[in-house]
Amino acid sequence: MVQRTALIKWIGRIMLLLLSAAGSLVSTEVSGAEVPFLEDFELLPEGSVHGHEGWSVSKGEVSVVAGPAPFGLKSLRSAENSEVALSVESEGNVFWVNLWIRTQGSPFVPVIPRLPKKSAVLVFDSMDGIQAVDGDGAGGGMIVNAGVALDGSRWYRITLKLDFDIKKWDLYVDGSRRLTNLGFHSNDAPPLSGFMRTTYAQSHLDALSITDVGLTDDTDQDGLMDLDEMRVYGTDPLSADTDGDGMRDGDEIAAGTQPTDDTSFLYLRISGQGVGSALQLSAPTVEGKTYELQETEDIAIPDSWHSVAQFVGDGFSWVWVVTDDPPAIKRFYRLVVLPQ
Ligand SMILES: [Ca+2]
Ligand SMILES: [Ca+2]
Ligand SMILES: [Ca+2]
Repeated sequence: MVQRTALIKWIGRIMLLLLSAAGSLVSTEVSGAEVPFLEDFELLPEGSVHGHEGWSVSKGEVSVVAGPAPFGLKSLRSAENSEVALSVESEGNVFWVNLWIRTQGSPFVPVIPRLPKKSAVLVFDSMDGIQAVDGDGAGGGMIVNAGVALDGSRWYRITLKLDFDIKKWDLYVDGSRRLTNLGFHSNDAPPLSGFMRTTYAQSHLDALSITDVGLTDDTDQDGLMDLDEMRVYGTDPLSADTDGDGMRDGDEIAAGTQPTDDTSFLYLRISGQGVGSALQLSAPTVEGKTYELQETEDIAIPDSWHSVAQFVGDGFSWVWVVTDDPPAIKRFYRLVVLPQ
């Protein structure tokens, strides 16, 4: 279970953030759902999203549909020439907006001064791909390219960090930071109040979240960023070992085991110990992962570990029989998952 208690410290202030498929992500004033806001569309009925949990459709048709979806079974589909807004209530100055989007982009480039005054503005352009408005804070600014072309057949993870203290924002695509220190389109916009999306071509959106945790902090120091734990892995950003099986969440992801299942973890089992009986080592494997069995005669010397065998997992148990049984000298074994 994802623990959210520490994140719920938003009450009060009202804002709106605006996202458009042709291009804008911005901020205005509206009231609505509370932040932290998480919407996977799984619990909403199929059909128009208008009127559900802070959503409003002002133009065209924006509906919860069954598939395609990067997570679960449902996503939000915007038909051609549609406009949808989500309003949230929040308090604080730094927000992370995360969502997955599938769009081929629009051929229309927005005229920046004509955009409603908002904070962050994103542009999905069919020719130049993902772009952002580096605003001047007064309703103007210039378009900068994030260097990511749009392929209408795949999902893109879009993450924005909005800092209302310094009126700057950063853009991440698929978890990697692409643009930093972009100016707000308008500094008059109050802190985050939601978002708005204008689409000129049919597109899909899913797994939208607005939180105060992001991709720059690993609070529990388990190797996974807080927002990734909440939105990608379903683990607890405040616990290094969510399922309590002794393996850190980040190590479970690296090993391909399940960080939310305490029966799934990496281990090496020794059987047949003792003089005269064959010594056998076995381990569960994950298909496609590369493993290395290592041994040493002295675990006090860190550099003394050396490779005995390497193998690629097939999803079944791997077995290694020690051939010089009984071993002439005491040995230690360990199993390592090699980085891919
Ligand atoms: Ca973490
Ligand atoms: Ca964790
Ligand atoms: Ca586990």
